[in-house]
Amino acid sequence: MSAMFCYQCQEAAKNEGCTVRGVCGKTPEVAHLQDLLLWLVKGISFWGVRARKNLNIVDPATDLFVAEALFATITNANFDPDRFVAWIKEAVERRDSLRQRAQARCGELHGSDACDSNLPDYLVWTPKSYDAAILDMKGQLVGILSDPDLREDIRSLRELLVYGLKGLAAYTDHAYVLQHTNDDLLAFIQEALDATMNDNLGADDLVGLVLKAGEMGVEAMRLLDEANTSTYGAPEPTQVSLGVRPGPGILVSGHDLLDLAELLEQVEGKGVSIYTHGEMLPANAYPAFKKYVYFVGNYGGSWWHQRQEFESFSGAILMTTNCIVSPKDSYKDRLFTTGLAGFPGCPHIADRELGKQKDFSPVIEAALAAGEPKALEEGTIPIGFAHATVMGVADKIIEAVQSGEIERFVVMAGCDGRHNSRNYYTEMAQALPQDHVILTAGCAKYRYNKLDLGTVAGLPRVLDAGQCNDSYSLAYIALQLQAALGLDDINDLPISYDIAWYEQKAVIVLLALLSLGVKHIRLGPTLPAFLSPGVVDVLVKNFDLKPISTVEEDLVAIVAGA
Ligand code: SF4
Ligand code: SF3
Repeated sequence: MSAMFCYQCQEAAKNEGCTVRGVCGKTPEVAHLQDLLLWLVKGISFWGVRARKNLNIVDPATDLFVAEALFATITNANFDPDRFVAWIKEAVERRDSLRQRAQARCGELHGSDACDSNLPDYLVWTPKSYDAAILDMKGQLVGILSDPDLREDIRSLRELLVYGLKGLAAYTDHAYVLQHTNDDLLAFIQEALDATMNDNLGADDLVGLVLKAGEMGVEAMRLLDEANTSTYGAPEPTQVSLGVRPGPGILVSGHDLLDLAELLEQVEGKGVSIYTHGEMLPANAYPAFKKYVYFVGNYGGSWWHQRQEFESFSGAILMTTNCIVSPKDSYKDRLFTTGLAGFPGCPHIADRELGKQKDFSPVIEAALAAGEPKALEEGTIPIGFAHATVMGVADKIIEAVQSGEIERFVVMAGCDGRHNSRNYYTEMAQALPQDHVILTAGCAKYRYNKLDLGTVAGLPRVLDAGQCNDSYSLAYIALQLQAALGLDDINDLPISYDIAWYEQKAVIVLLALLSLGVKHIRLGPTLPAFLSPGVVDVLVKNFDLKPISTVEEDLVAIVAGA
């Protein structure tokens, strides 16, 4: 038996699965604790679904807990075993409380015999103690491969669904943090988690749920877009500085805008500059943040460069969500995590108390005590091309499409990662003809966003809609163009999809696109290890999903409109 098994991200060892230790740095212990937490939230979901549907019992705090537990297990979000032990304890308590309420109500309605017999382990298991070693042992028994007799395609579809749900949970949680809520999303997450434990469901049922997850993904991204833009304004076209200022600095990474907003407020008058890293880059385009003179620009590139870039930054660093890379000792004590992010040995900023902000003063003090950032590069890059900006010039774009000045859009959104094979995206961006415009969101853009690819129709040839969290913009722009051009089928638009994936938020973006009927998507740098040949067949037959090929071959196909 291997030490662990995880194949949820694109960097799964040998594109099969991490079995000794995660390529991401996840230890077997944390892998087992994550497996156990996931198994327990499936138990919560069992009770949650039945309580909601049949017994009129809803527990909003537990519903959000399930989403946050899923979010905590996405790739590179949290590596801290102590946090997972605490969440496991909370999961058992919440499951049992919901079970007791559901069984009591059920007993009132149907008699107690009907409501509490023959319950499977995941609905009732309680550890002898919350010692990490005991939980670790249980986690080893409930992971992805725990049922050796499960059909390959069923396992694959269940895991595809779970990874889509992790992405869905992340987007939903981000919206909830900003008080924008839709309980249907949380209810669906539980319904789908419950379905992954139901042996009566076949491949067709699971495919249906996978597509439903995509639909819910569109809604979650819409909700998050509404949350971000109504709170911080619509992103504006902005030239972001890549250089540094003299004096101390704080580098903010991850995806959580409220953390950034509160830090910006708290740093006022302290003589500290705030920089963005990785997926926080798009924050530079929001009117609510641009007003701060000490919010000075972006430092470095995508997540996987952080061991070099955080070291040379020299100041304090705040990781608000994924992606964390195992930190060097040289900056570990000035790397702060917050929210669901965590790394053992790194200081953690506690959650908000009701009605209060988080207290970022330890981060500010660490910045004041640390050195000044060393410059990595100079110049600026253009950002801020989310849907409001693009639709603001829709007439110009439609005219350019109709006149042939813009021949085609290529959506090159998604994640970045370490593999050299991702140079494909740099080379593709360079090779695309001048009349092809790249639409992007997510950290995949760092493969080409600092190249000078020129302009067309008065617009940059790379239109950056923002974080992976802002992928709604890409769907929205496609749907609006479809309507404006009077096309019946979204696939008749002059848009090709050449998506890069790494973690599970990219999975829900992919499912969202499929649910909108988008076909012919290229996915790279590899297809997910968790897709069985049978499931790949279904995706090929129904959606013409395909892996990327060489730049030369794909370029010919894209230019030809495929
Ligand atoms: Fe491996 Fe990716 Fe899982 Fe990390 S998240 S253990 S790299 S498959
Ligand atoms: Fe990137 Fe982690 Fe996915 Fe948000 S920061 S896109 S990989």
